[in-house]
Amino acid sequence: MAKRMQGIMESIQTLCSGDHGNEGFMQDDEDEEEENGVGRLTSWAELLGFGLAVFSEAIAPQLQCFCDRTLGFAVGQGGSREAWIKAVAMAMSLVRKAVKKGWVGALAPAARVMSQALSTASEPITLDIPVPFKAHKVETPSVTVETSAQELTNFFKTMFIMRRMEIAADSLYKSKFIRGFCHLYDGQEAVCVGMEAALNDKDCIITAYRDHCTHLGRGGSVLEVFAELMGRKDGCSLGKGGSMHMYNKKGGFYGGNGIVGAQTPLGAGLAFAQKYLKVEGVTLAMYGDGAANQGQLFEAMNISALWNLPVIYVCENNHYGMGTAEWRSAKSPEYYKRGDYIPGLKVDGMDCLAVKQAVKYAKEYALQNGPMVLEMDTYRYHGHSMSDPGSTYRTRDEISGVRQERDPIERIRKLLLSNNIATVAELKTMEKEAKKEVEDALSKAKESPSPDSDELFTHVYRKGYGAKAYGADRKEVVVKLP
Ligand SMILES: Cc1ncc(C[n+]2csc(CCOP(=O)(O)OP(=O)(O)O)c2C)c(N)n1
Ligand SMILES: [Mg+2]
Repeated sequence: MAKRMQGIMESIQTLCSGDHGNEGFMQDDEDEEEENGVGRLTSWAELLGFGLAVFSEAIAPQLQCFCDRTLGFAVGQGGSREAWIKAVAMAMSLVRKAVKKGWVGALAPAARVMSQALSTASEPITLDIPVPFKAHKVETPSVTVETSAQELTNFFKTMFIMRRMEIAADSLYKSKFIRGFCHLYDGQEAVCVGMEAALNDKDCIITAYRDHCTHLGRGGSVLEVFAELMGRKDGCSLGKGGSMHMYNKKGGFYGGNGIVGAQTPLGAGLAFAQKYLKVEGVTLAMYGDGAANQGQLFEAMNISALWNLPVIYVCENNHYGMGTAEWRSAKSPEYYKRGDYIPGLKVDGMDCLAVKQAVKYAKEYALQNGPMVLEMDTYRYHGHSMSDPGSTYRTRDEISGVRQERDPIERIRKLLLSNNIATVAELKTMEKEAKKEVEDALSKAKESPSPDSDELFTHVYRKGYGAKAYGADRKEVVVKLP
């Protein structure tokens, strides 16, 4: 036991000596790890969890509170929660033993491990995005983007979970667990994930029917998506909405809308509310290249520009509508210019960092001046919906070409490797964890019951029932319940 503990503490000392990265701790061979009972700590997040736990267990209780907060912050920055919990639990038991043995000398290095890990993970990294922006009636934002190891790791994990979730939804649909409509988002993940990196909880999103991943981006869970898809009680819309109607008002997510383009005037309405209530937030109203030809979009653009509403119109140009290519349905496929008097940017929608930069820029602009259009050049791998094989109006070579050249997950994978943020083995571990998270959520969702029959009478409109306001000041209210 003493030998095991000594090994661990020496590793921490080595790590803190300054001239090593995390090698001392990371390069033990597996047999030795098994033997010393530590297991492989595969990321800075885990290492930080470990260091933090050593630190917080041993120092005065009031400092524990500070450590908890730091831990919460770091988890919020994107470390794998399970990995942290594991690392902390392990560290706690080791520390208890260390304290018994009187190895207090390890505590100061542990504290340094903590701060080193925290600063390394969130240290700024600047990268240039490869595809420049194109602009309409506005300056282009800088192509140099600030990010961090933590953010890039988070992008990778989140997009990987989204991809696995959509692939699982495909099989669920084929095995008839999901009925009705189902529109998958795989290929477009960078739009959702990059957007979230520039937004906060004061901002709102409203989108069309391709909404599963948007729900995750807004803080929803994989379980809520699967349960909703199968019409179960634990779904984000209580199992009553299905694929097209994910919804999470608390997370600022207003759905999930099936009528093409209808979400855009609703988005203008949300932005009106933000302005009226003096909330420092913007609304992102998302629509497709097909929806870009809908009349109501132009009405929404007109009123929002007239009233300088803080709305960003996000056109996800995946180049196809329902069985139709953009060149067959749009006179001008330069969607970023189609707001006419509204400035616009064309963005590489397969690049999380480009999306983040554009949304950050558009948000600042919209809060000051009113609407902006962002055209996200993206691609969907699946057909329009599950009933569309997706290969009658485009070639298989085109689809595999995009997968090879532009895939958003592979792009981030390359960045993580080329910037020495993660090794191939660490990425494999993240993938395994993501797959497990999706599988576990799926089994839980399958166990979730159907909604109670009482739910048939909630959230529905019936003529003659409901609340009506009367009088000049609208203060007389009559309510009739079923
Ligand atoms: C008002 C209206 N017209 C037609 C439809 C049928 N419809 C559903 S999706 C779609 C195509 C939309 O394509 P796009 O906006 O490019 O979105 P994508 O599916 O590519 O994400 C159509 C015509 C509809 N739901 N609502
Ligand atoms: Mg489209």
